[in-house]
Amino acid sequence: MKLAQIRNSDGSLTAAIVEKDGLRLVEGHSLADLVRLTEQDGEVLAAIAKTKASSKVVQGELAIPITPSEVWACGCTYAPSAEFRDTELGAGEGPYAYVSDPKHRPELFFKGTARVCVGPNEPIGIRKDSTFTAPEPELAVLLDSQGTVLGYTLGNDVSAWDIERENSLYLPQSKVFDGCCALGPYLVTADEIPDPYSLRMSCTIRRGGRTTFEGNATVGQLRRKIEELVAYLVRSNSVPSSVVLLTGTGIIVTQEAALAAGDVVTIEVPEIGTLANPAETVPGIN
Ligand code: DO4
Ligand code: MG
Repeated sequence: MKLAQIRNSDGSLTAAIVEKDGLRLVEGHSLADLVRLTEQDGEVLAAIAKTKASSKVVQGELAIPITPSEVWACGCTYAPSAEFRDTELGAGEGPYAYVSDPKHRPELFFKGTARVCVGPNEPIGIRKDSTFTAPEPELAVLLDSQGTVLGYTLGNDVSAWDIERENSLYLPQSKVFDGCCALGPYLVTADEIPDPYSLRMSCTIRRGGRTTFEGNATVGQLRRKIEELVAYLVRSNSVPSSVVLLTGTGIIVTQEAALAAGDVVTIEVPEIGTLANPAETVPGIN
């Protein structure tokens, strides 16, 4: 089942089942509410949504499909991400290769909360102190508080690579800022994607009428199993329900395609949908 959310005039979100011709709303419930119900009732997400959804099909603009309680992200889970970062450091087989090696503990970092997340067509951020901000297209998983994978969506781990390049201890500043995480367009329940490793992801960046970058990867290139990444996330770390885990990028954008205000980043996985976001410079408060 494909689930989505629409934003109401008071800012709240309503969950919906996505049908071919529109949306069937689950009035009075956000997707996070439905996730809480799955935990209370021991029912699967699709069954809860089905019982509660209206039979009427309506049209609506898609909002972020889930308001995450927390977003975590994995790093260097695909070889190109580790190789690119170690090369930047001039480190050969350096710290990024180490965490990329499935013999070792994976890299996991806190990406933020709903505060830094945007949905389909909403602007992603470029830090005003960064000259090389890049999208990181990633498969995102939605978890309950037991670490069960409830479904999949697309994530953009927007990152200020020049800040990370200056010193890897700057990672939190390169990763967390306004609009640093896009999610959407849909949440596809786990039963509909029995083999996430078969998913093919593509990413383009467009500036005006011109394409400045095109890349693709398959989730089969992920160097670890998703369950392993989740197991590390929940180890001695009691997560709440509706945590989103970004599983790392297999697509590395070139420096010439560093994001500029007005660029549009599009990430696509046919089974999940197309997530498009314009980029804008975020001023923050200073
Ligand atoms: O250590 C850097 C983070 C890497 C990352 O976010 C990724 O590989 O997706
Ligand atoms: Mg990433």
